[in-house]
Amino acid sequence: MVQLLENDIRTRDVLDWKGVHLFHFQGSSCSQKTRIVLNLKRVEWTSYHIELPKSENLNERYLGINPRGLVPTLVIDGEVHIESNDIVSLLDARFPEPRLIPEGREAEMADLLRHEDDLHLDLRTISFRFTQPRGRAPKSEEVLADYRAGGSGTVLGKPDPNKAVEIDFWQRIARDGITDEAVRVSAGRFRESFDDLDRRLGSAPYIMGERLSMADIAWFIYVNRLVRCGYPVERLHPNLFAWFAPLRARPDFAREVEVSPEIQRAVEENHRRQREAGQTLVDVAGL
Ligand SMILES: N[C@@H](CCC(=O)N[C@@H](CS)C(=O)NCC(=O)O)C(=O)O
Repeated sequence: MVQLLENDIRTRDVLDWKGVHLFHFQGSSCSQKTRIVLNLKRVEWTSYHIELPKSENLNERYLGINPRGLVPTLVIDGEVHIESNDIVSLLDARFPEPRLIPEGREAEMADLLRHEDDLHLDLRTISFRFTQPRGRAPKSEEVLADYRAGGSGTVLGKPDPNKAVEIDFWQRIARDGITDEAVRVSAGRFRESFDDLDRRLGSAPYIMGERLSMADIAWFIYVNRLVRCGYPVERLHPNLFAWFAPLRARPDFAREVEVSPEIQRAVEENHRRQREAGQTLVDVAGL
C-alpha cells in the first residue's frame, strides 16, 4: 500500500480534508478503473479533475500532493494514497460492499493487478500512437524541469525512482517518437497477456471465476483502450471479446471510459491516415 507519509506531502491542506476525494483525469486508464470501483461501491466522493494534456499533474500544488505527479490520487480522511491498484484495494477494504477482491484469493489478485500495472507504459506507448495525435513532445523541457524540481521527490520517505522513469519516457518519445519497434514490443506483451485471459475466460464468465472482481475492472480498462487503438480483440481472443462486450455495454462502465466527440473525431482521422499509409496497429505490430 502506498499511503504517503506527512513528509512526502508539501500541499499540507489536504491532510485536514474529511471524506473521500479523488484527483483524476477523464481519459486516464488508472482513473477510469478507480471511478468504476467507486461507482460500484456507491461511495460519495469529491472530484478534482486534473487536465493531463495541460500538465496540471506537474504543477507545484499537485506535486505537493502526489510527488510522483501521476493520477489518480485518493485523499480519504486526510490520508493520501497513490498507485491505482493500492487505491482500489484500499477502497475494497474500507467499503466492502460489493466485495471485489474475493476472500482468501488476495495473493492471486495482487499478481493479476501487478501484471496489469507492469504493462502501464506499454499501454501509454500504444495509446500515444493509435488514439488522438499528441504532437512530438507532449511535455516540453520546461515542464519536465518543473517536474524534476517540484514536490518532495520522496515516496514513503525515500527518493522516488519512478519519477526518473517517467521523465525518461517523455524525453525518449520527444527524441524518437513512438517507434515501430516499441509498438511491436508493447503489442506483443498485450497479446501474451490477452491469450492468458482468453484461456481463463474459456471456462468461466469472469477472470477469477463466477463473479465480477477487481481483476475484471482493471483488465476491462486495458482491453477497452486497445480496442480503441484498433487491436483486433474479437479476432485474436474470442473469449476475451465475449467477456468484454457486455461489460462495455453497462452504463456504469461505459460512462467512465467515454471520450468527447472532438477526441473521437481526432482518433478516427488518425486511423484514416494510418489506414491509407498501411500504418495501423495491426500493420505495425503484425497482428
Ligand atoms: N502505476 C500508476 C500509474 C499512474 C499513471 O501513469 N497515470 C497516468 C494516467 S493513466 C498519468 O498520470 N500520466 C501522466 C501524464 O500523462 O502526464 C497507477 O497505477 O496509479
